[in-house]
Amino acid sequence: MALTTNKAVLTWIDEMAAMTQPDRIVWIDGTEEQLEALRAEACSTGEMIQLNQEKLPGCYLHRTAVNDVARVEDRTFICCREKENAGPTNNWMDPVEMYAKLKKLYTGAMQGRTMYVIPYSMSVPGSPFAKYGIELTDSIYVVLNMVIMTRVGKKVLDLLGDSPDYIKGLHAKAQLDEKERYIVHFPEDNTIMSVNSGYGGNVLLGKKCFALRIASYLGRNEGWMAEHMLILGIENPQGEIRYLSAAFPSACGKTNLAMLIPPEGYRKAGWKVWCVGDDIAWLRVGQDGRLWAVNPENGFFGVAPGTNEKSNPNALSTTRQGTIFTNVVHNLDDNTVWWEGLDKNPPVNAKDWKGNPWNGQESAEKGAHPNSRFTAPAKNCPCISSEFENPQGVPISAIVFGGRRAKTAPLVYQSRDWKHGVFVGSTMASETTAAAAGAVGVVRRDPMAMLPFCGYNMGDYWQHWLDMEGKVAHLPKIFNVNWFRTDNEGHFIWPGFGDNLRVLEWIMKRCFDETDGVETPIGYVPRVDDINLEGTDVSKETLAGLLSVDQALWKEEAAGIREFYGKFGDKLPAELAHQLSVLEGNLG
Ligand code: GTP
Ligand code: SPV
Ligand code: MN
Repeated sequence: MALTTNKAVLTWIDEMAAMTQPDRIVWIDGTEEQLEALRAEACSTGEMIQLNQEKLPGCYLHRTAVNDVARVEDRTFICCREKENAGPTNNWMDPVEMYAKLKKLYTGAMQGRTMYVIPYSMSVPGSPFAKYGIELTDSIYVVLNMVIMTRVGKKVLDLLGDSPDYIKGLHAKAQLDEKERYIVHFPEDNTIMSVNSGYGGNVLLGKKCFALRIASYLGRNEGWMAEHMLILGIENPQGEIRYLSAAFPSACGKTNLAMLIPPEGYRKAGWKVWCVGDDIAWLRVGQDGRLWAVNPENGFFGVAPGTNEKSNPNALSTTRQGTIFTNVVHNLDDNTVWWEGLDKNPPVNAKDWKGNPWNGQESAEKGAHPNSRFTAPAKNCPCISSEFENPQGVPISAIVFGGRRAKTAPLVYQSRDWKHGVFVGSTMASETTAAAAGAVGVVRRDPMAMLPFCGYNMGDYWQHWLDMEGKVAHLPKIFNVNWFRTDNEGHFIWPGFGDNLRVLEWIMKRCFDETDGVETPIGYVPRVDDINLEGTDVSKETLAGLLSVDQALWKEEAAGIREFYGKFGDKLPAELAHQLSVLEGNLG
C-alpha cells in the first residue's frame, strides 16, 4: 500500500515500475517489524549472514560480487544539458542520450524481484538543512544500509506532503555487469540512476550521489555548500568546545580523525573530542555570520582494514552492534568477523571476502578486501557529539584540507587568508586508494577532496568557494595537513591517529589568535616548540623535518598546479590564477 497520496511521487513510481517490471512493490515504513522481516528474508536467500548474536548483536555480513567492490569513477556521469556545466573533471553525456541508454538497461530489470520504496531524509527531518529523497531499489542490502545511513520512514513522506521537491533515485542490480554499470546524475532533474552495481557508494544513493553530487549543485544555486568533510568538536580543559571540518580524499583518514581519542597526557588534562560527522558536511551561513555545519547522514560507512583497539577504539566499539559488514573475513569458529589490522590473530578456519576457505596463518592473500566496510549507526559511537542532531548544526572555526603525500606537503600549514585557503584546497593532491576502482598509490589532484563528487564544473565550484567570502562575516581559517609523509624506507614519520590532536590543538589556537606562526612561501607553519610532543617518540629535529618546505619540490608542485589549472580554460577563477603567480613568485 502506498504511504503517500503525493501525485508527483506516485506518478514517478508508476513510471519506474512500468519500466523495471518488478513482481511487487514494498514501501519501507521504517518500523522495526518490517526491517526484521527483511533481515530474515536476506538471510534465507544468502544475501546476508547473521553473525554471532551474543558477541555481535544485530550484526550481519554481506559479500558483494567480486567485480563490484568500490566506487567506479569512470562509470559515474553528470548529465546536465550543457557539457561545459559538467566541466573537465566529470564524465558527461547528453541527458536525452543517457536516458535512452539507461531505459534499455532498466527495462525488465526487476522481473521476478521486489521493488522497495525507501523514503529518506538527509539531515534531521523537518530541520532547516533537511532534504528528502526516495530511492527505489531491488536490493534488501540497500534498504538495510539506507536505514542505518539516513533517516528512513513514513514521517519523511508526511513532511514532504504534496510537494514535488525531492530527489528521485532508481537503483537496479540488474546483472551486475561491469561493462553496463552506470552511476548517473541529472542535477537539473533532481534525479539519480544507478544500475549493475551493489557496492555502497554506487548504490546507497543518499550518500555520495545525493549528499555530495546533487547537493553541491543545489548548494551553489541556493548559497550553501556540500562538502566531503568530517566534522568534530574539540573540548579543551576549560570545557570550551571548538569545531572544525576537514576534507580528505577517500580512505585518507576522515573517520579516524572524527573519532580521535586524545593521547594520554591530553586525556588526563581534560581534552575530549566529539564526533559530529565522518564523511559529509553541509555548511550554511548562520544568522550570527558564522559558517554552521551539519552531518546529513545518520551512520558511518567506514573502512574496516586498519580499524583496531589501538588505532580507533571508538570506531571499533561503534561496530559491535547493529552493524552490516561488507567484504570482510568470516571467522567460522565463532561466527564473527575479522580484517587485516584488527589484531595479530587472524582466524584459521575462515572464509575470505570472496567466500572462499581461508586460513589466516597460512594464506598469502589478504582475507578482507582493502575497501571492505562497516555500516554502523552513529548513535553507537561512544564519542558522538551532543550536537549530532542539533538542527542548526555547529559553528565552524577551522576548515582543514589534507591528503596522502609521501613528500612535499608539510605536517600542517595555514593559509594566509580565505582566498589563499581556497587556492590551497583547489590544489590538493593525494595518492589514490582502494576506495575507488583503479590504480592505488598514484598522486592525483583532488580539489577539496571533491574530484569524484562535484556535481558541476569544478571551476564554478571554486568560484562558489571564493564567493562565500562575501556571505560569511566571520570566516573560518583554512589549513592543510598531511599525516602521511614517509622516510626513505617508506615508513610514516608522524605517528598519526590520536597524536593528530597535537596538530589540531595548534590549528585551534591559530583560529583564536592564541599562538604565532612562521611565514613560508606556502603559508604559515608552526614554530617547532608550538607542537606539543610530550609522550611521543618524535624528536624536535624530526618535527622540524615534517614542517619543512622544500623549495625544489614545491617548484615542481607549482608546475603541476599550472598544468592542472590549464584544463579549466576561462572557468578558472582569476583569483586562483593570481594566487598561483603569488606562489611561484614566493618560490623565487
Ligand atoms: P572514506 O570513508 O573512504 O571517505 O575514508 P576516510 O577518509 O574516512 O578514511 P579512514 O579514516 O577510514 O582511513 C583510511 C585508512 O587510513 C585506514 O586504513 C586508516 O588506518 C588510515 N589512517 C587514518 N588516519 C591515519 C593517520 O593519522 N596516520 C596513518 N598513517 N594512517 C591513517
Ligand atoms: C568514499 O569512497 O569516499 C566513501 C565510501 O566514503 S563510498 O560510500 O563508497 O563513497
Ligand atoms: Mn568518503
